[in-house]
Amino acid sequence: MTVTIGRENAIAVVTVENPPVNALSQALRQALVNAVAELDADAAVKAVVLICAGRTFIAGADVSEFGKPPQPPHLPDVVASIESAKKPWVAAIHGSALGGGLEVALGCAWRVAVPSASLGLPEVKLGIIPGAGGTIRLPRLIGPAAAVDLVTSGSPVSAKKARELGLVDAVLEGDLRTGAIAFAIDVAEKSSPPPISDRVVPAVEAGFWESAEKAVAAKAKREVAPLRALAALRKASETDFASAMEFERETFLELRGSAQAAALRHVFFAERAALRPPELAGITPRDIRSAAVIGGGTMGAGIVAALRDAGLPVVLIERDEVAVERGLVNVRAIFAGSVKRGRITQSVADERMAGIIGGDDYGLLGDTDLVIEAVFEDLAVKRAVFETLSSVCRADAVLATNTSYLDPGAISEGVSYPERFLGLHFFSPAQIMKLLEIVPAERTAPDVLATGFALARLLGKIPVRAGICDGFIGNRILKVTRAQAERLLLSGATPSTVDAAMRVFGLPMGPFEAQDLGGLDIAAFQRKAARERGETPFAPVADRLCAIERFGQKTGGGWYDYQSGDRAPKPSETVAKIIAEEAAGRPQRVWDDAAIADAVLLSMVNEATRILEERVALRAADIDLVKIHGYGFPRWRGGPMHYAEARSLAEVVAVLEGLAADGLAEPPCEALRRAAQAGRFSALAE
Ligand code: 3H9
Repeated sequence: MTVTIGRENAIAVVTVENPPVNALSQALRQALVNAVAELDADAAVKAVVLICAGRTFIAGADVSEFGKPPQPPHLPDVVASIESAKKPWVAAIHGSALGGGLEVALGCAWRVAVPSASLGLPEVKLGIIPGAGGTIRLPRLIGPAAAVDLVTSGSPVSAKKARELGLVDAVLEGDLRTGAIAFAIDVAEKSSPPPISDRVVPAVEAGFWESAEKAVAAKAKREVAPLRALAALRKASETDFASAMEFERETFLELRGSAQAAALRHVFFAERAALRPPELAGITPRDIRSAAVIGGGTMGAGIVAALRDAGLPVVLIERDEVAVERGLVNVRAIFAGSVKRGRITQSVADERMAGIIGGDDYGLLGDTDLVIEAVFEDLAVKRAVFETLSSVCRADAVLATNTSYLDPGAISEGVSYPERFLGLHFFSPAQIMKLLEIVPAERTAPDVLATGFALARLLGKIPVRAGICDGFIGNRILKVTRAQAERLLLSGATPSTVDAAMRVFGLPMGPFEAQDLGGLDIAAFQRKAARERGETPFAPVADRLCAIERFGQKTGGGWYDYQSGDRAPKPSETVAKIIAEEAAGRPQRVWDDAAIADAVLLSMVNEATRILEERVALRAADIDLVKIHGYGFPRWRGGPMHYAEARSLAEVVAVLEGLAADGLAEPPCEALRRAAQAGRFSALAE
């Protein structure tokens, strides 16, 4: 870390260099305080520019310090010292001014930014609130309504929007350092605006805070930080600066040590680590400048849209002209939906469509860098596609299958240059869901695997490497979850009590509602295939529902009944009768929410541990990412593996043993027992 002070006549330029993102480590905080003192004492200096080296302005507090006791100088004091400096400080912002970085900028007398900069207070996304005056200075500068939006959403705004809000004083085109120095020369001649802490929060209309509270609570669901941030903003408008600072700091420190913050921090670092797996360090991915998708169904169309959103030209291949047209209609519908939701304009949608060539001629793929197959889940059909691709594509083109359940190794048999083949498992809707399971086959070359990760980065997705097994990581856990949920039905729980308990835990939907939404037929099809292989999947009730064609919402009934045109699930007498018949003779018990959640989640963890032990997943955090980004697991719980570790693996083992003794769950696997002895999953890799 270095902080250097340069001089341009009467302007001092303080340059922060603390790679990678200029986070406010203890050393940087100290250096900033020292810089204020040094420049205060220098009579030749009339104004100060605070600028950062590297890719960004200060991106915030150093999140890796959050697990440790705070060390002085504390950030609120650093900001206060800049604010009370004898010379006006000008924050010159490029990249991102986030969290503590924006708070430092709010201590400056002026803020200027390049057009590509973004500014925000993302603390709530880490389970905390701003801790260095952000909730107090921001409403004084831009008014309470805009401050509530910014702080409780955690979403950053562009430099242009920041200018409109009054958050920055100028947006500077051209070289930032030069522009900021010119700005500083100009303002050095003027009297500075009063420090933000001396200003008052503009008054709000009656009922403002109450309605903000309702809106924030509805969005935050079970996350605590957004409402606590709102409380701090309210305090800032109802009390003096010093009391508000005290309130904010107390809340910040309390939340910093909370379970939610620990979980969200874990996800923050896991997401970043996922993009750069250590086993691929130093391997250069192949160039991807063009792509093709085979199959224009729901999944194929979603993948086309995702590739176009990332700016790649795409060829969409279908088997005949009618199917090509249908595929293009599917893609157009996706972009139309984005226009309707205000995500893109019509002209952007038109431009996205213009970048797609649809056709039934594989000859279009002669120079394509990446081809993703997304046809029907049938081994013979997929093999035929890859046979054709082998003969038409360049030898170095990457060929990927988007299978969910088939063995990529079997699909790839007969592919020429098999080192260029891999599985890329997207989740539906592919243009939205963040998860991408990357599945190397036996002969996949390291640079092809690295290309999968580079593609994920390009598409803004979270990549997780998965080994080959039935369902890879996510769907394999899902299968066990469903079986466990069904086991509960045979011992006294009902679909509604199980679904309700999982919602209480924080999932957006319970396992039975989810099956009714997605359809019970796909899983039934997979169980049939598993039985043909000699396996014995457990789904006595689901099997009977499928036998009477209760496939879910689409057939008017599944685990629940549905009235036509109404998606609200109604408990079903038919289902209750089937459950009663299947449960006959089994011991029954009363289940509360916590016991249901334990039985379902800890069974999930048990299977996930096997997955880890078999190295189908390389890291427990990867499994957390799969569940969060592919299956709606609540982020603030940190994923099932973080949840289990935070709760204690020994306790997880004990609960599973208790359930298994009554025949209510699988017993803990040997690997889980071993991990429990060490208290962490990482011990399995040692
Ligand atoms: C806060 O400020 C609280 C205050 O209100 C109160 C204080 C009292 N700390 O994302 P990238 C690492 S809360 C430590 O791939 P990009 C990251 O792990 C904080 N490390 O880069 C990665 O490490 P590695 C509020 C951090 O260019 C490397 O930097 N601020 C931090 O795609 C590169 O990261 C935030 O929440 C950090 N704060 O995106 C900002 N940030 O190379 C969070 C990053 O070892 N950061 N790292 O894997 C971001 O949003 C993005 O990093 C940013 C750059 C947009 C800045």
